[in-house]
Amino acid sequence: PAIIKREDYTPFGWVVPEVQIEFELGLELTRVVATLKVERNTAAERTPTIRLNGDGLTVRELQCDGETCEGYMMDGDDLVVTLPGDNHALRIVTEISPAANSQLMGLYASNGMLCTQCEAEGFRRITFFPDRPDVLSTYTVRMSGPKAQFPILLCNGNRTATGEQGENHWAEWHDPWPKPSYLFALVAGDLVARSDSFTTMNGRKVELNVWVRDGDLERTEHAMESLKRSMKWDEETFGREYDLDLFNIVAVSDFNMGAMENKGLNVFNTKYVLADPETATDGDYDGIEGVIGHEYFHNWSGNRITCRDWFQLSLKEGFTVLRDQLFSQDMGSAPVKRIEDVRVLRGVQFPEDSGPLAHPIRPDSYSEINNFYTATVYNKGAEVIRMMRTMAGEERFRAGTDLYFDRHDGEAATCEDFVKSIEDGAGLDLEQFRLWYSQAGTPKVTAKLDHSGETAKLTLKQHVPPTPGQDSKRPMPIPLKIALFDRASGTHRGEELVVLDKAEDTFAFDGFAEAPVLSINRTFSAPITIERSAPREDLVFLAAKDDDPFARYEAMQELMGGHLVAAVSGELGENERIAAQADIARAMGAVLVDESLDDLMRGELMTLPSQSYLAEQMLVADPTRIHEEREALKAFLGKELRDEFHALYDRAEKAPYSLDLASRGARKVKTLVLAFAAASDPAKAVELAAHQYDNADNMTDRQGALMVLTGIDSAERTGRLLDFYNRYEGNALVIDKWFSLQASSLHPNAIEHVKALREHPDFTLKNPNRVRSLYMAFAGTPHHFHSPDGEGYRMIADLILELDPINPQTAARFVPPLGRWRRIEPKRAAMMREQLERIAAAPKLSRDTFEQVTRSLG
Ligand code: DPP
Ligand code: ZN
Repeated sequence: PAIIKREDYTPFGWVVPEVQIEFELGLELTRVVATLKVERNTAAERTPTIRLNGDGLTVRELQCDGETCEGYMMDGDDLVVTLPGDNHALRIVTEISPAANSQLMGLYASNGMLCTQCEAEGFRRITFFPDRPDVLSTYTVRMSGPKAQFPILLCNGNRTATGEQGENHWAEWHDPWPKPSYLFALVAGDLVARSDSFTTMNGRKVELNVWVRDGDLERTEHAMESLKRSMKWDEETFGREYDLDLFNIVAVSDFNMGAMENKGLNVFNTKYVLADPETATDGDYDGIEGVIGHEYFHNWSGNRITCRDWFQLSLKEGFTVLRDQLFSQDMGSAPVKRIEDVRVLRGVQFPEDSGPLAHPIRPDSYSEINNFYTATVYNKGAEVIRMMRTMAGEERFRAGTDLYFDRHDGEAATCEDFVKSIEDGAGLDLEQFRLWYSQAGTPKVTAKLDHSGETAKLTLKQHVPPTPGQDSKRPMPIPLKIALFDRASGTHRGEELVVLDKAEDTFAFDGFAEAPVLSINRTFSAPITIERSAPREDLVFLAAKDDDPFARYEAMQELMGGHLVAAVSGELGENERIAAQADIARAMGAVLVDESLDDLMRGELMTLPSQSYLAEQMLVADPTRIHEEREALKAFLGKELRDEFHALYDRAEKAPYSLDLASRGARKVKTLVLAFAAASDPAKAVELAAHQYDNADNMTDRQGALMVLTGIDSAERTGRLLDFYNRYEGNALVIDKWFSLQASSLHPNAIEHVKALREHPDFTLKNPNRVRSLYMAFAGTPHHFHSPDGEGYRMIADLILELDPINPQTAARFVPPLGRWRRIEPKRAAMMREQLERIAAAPKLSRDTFEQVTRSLG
């Protein structure tokens, strides 16, 4: 397959100011008549032809300026038409079969309704078109179909006319805002709406609808409230006002992604719309609020200003992730949200950045763009912009984003345009900072604090590791928030921002009669790893006293992680183990009883470093040993702090259900206590968990209890799993949880369970949520995926081969776990490679899977 390179960008030879499309809708057959007004792009080289992208389409009819056109040829899937003049109208007829579209790209059928997904290159599966984000057009759409089957007809923009014709009805929609084809959307089906309105900062009333299937309406309140909060927040925080009279959200159960920001018609995975206390966890509520915000915020950062080409994806995604993170911080607990975001970054993006698929947030080449919707482009992209914000301060950063929105409104822009706007608007010099856009890899910073006389000297060194295609790196500017604590008083004199922009630098701080304790990368001000080789007593100190919640969490993580890495390496003597465990227990004990902490934050401090984050800290990891040591520490703490854990549980159990932060915190610590009990006293854990399950009045408690029970062989396990299934049979999102819990459990036979669940009547490869609920949960659970006999690798490879012909985009997402082989001990590494080679040898692979497998084999 062809490699597309960022440096090869050229503007398109034509502009397409207006598009008119007629859809005659049917599940089996939909006829599409598109009329494109095309004009020569005076800013581009003159060409005798226009290339219209297609994917699996055939031309039924083609007219140019009202006459049948013969002057065209097919080039692969694309249609190339010869155009003699400077202005033409092209009329193109295509026919597509939504019911046969299992890729869920383009126009497809889901549960009897029709919907679209066009980002990145799905529009070319509907009609022939210059399917690239720098071609902006206004769209007028007429859709018609059987009224009984599709009573609701939705498209982008505003509805301008409707009518009936026998059994059929039709609607016309017009979107006044020029947009690229990837933002096109159409929905037709039997839907009901929760309706509301929002009055904008300039007093315009906007009609809001959340469309779902009949029966789901009661579960849309949180989505609607989240939407209204997003609209208000974007006005207050970024000065962005909504720009149409109507905003529609539609929930769809078959969806490759989380959601899609189509102009005025966001299409969502049901997972990010439907919630009530009985069926959704606190985490689900947060996910909905975050994704609703994310898609809404795209209206400015993505739609009003879009991307020039797909290499610029982080322009809209990195910025919009930052915006949704800041929104969620403001809506809930800011420190806990920050910790959660860092956990995702370190659990998903760091491994990507240190593996064969590493790429800069602005990639240089790709074969299949779907493979670049990554944690790097999204989450590291957000961190990079967050660093600009940290260096500029909130106010100047806002001046920078204001300038960006002013300067580039209505354009298809580049990452460079964004950086330049922040540079000019915020008054920052970002010349060297641009390296964050071009260099891949997670920088490693070593920090050493020396003390002599009255001076503390901080020496910082950075190293950016080599990544595929980038052997040597230049030093990057790394903004680090630091504080120096006085040991005796437990306080510091103020936070400082130091920017390390060389390979090595030293910063001196005067007035310290005694050696202070270093708190560094506070709030996780830079997306890097720090090696500070702090003595354990300093970490215990920070875990108890640091006033930056992230740094306090980090001290706990380092305290536990440092011990676990040493224990796994086998270098730990018995006395050292005892001493380390005692320090951890002391720190954890203090956390359990600290009255200044809220329970949400307490829960963060109680959380052990994940297996994948621990593996990331080792050059070559042995997943079995990591799991054993991690469970051993849990068991030790569970025994050592038994009374404190139970006292905490008893207190938390008394909190009545509500969505406020205290009540959520209580639920979080309860399930954490159960998990410690499961490791130290399984019989007691079963008793407590069964009790929690039986008395639960909400999904968070019920799922937490079932999670613990699923890991422990017992009659309670069998009974509650059965109860859960029976209770929620037919509710797809909850049945997804049932699959996930079993696939990610601590139960030693989980592999067998997954194999059995694969044969369950509710399992299907056609629904991405269901596939992910079983197999992503499994692949993300190292102690099962890395089963020593290689069975986990075989199962994932089998899945990829089976899913690839059905849904390549989702299939390719399962390749990265196998691609980690270089960082796994040699015996397993060989088996992982073997499975990658087996996939690579398959006769017909999609471009998606082929690219990921070849890159992973390296
Ligand atoms: N729907 C995806 C997102 O919002 C792609 N744009 O991130
Ligand atoms: Zn997005």
